[in-house]
Amino acid sequence: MIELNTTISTDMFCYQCEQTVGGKGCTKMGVCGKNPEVASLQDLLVNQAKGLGYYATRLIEQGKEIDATLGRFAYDIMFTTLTNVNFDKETLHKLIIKAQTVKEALRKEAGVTGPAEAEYDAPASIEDQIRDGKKFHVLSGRDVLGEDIISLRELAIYGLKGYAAYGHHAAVLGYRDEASDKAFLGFLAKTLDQSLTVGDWVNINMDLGQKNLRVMELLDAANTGSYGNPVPTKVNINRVKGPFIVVSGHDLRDLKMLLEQTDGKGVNIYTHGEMLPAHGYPELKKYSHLVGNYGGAWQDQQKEFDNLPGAILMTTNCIQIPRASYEDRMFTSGVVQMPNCLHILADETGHKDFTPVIEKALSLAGFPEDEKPREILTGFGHNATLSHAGEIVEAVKSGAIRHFFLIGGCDGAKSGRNYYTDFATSTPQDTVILTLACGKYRFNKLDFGTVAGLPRLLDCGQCNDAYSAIKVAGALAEAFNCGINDLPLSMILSWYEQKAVVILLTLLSLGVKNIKLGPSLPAFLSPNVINVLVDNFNIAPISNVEADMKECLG
Ligand code: SF4
Ligand code: SF3
Repeated sequence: MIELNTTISTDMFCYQCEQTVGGKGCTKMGVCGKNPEVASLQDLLVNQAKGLGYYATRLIEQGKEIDATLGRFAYDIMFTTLTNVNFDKETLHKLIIKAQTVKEALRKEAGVTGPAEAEYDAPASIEDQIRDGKKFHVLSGRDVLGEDIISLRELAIYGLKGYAAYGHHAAVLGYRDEASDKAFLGFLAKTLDQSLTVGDWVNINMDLGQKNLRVMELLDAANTGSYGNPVPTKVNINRVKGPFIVVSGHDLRDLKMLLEQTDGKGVNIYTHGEMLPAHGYPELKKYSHLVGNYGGAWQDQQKEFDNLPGAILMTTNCIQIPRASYEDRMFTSGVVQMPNCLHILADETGHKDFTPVIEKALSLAGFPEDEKPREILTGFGHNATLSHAGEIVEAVKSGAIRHFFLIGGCDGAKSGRNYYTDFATSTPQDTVILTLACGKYRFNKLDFGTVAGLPRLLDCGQCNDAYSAIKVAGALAEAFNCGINDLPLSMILSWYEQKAVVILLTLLSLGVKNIKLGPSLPAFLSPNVINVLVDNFNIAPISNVEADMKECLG
């Protein structure tokens, strides 16, 4: 058994997201703003989740029942440690203590002794937890296990953070799948198994990707079951006079509750960032005070929220550490939290009282006047897009549509991300662009025109709706009686955080090849692991638009 690591020379180590320092790792301070204390608490919390998974899995193997809330708790822990989600030491500290209690109960019931990481008992004080977190350094065990195993183990852990986000969002809407919960706990347990080989880890990652497809399907059922199938909807991106609240993140239930609570109160609601596709849902778009979409993707928030005369509600990632100029107007809910922002808690039924947010909005000036409306289009989830399946198939057969591009994924601050704007604007007129997630802000305000009677740019939704794109690709493959890789379809993906990691694993587990990934390859992939991905899936980093376009169009 590997000794718990006590000799870490850096203040912290994190390389889970795309913006990590020098493409290698954040060692003094996170580019995201995560400081060494928060990093240490997050590392400890992830270890607690692994321990939970370990004992829960032993219980499941013994044929015993596990509590129905355990999966959700494990999802919430892992989602909390996803990039740009939770920067609040107190919350992390409390979660570590709660996880300790749950872990102890599971250990007692299972009656087994686990590996040192699972057996570890977290101390009660935050200072001791910060100290202990360093024992669970991300790279711990590298000297013994080797860089490829660590790379594949971390790939799985980051994939699990994305899986957790999807499981959390489905659970918020009352949708749960027992098999998915158990699989999640089982994967957490595997991260403590030091006997696994490189081959085992490759298979585990593929299995994780496959199981995640089920969780994405569950989330799709939760969103569409709760709010209806999205329909194509024009969204105003300019300002409307009056007090307002800007709602960001991915949590549709928070938006729904806020729309109900602001109805008739003279407060306008704007979506921001990943909340944009909410406008397409019949049960959300019916509110006339859902007036539009404000701003761009997550990385622009500090600039856009500075001196904004309205309140802001962050329902999930990506939250940036707020500037002092707006932290009193920014509220959090769900798993996101900031030390100086008021957090809106849910009661035991999941209901949230957004009165403080509404009162703040009413106390502020709001926008002084109406701007001339300017509209963009969203709402092309699988149901809306596939309602045109017949026309699309005919257009492909007649040559009116030559090619499909899925240009999707995360946005971020790096200048290299202009590639995605340039790529989208370089697509020929007889091609269709499917997009999803916040990377679309690089080009979703541009006019791409129409092809075969359809808009050329089809917004399938949030990163939470990656299932829609997979379903559309699957349906096209079925219509043409071929595999996804045989379709005239190219995937040009951008990644930033760990939901993108699990989507990538899901696509690979479906056998999808020739993905172009950028703006850079993940720092946690070792050269050998990259070779495996290249050899098996022909995955490639984005290069230059002209060469990549030529390759895609053959
Ligand atoms: Fe660095 Fe990203 Fe980790 Fe933040 S989440 S510390 S930016 S690697
Ligand atoms: Fe965006 Fe964070 Fe990934 Fe939801 S909001 S896609 S980066």
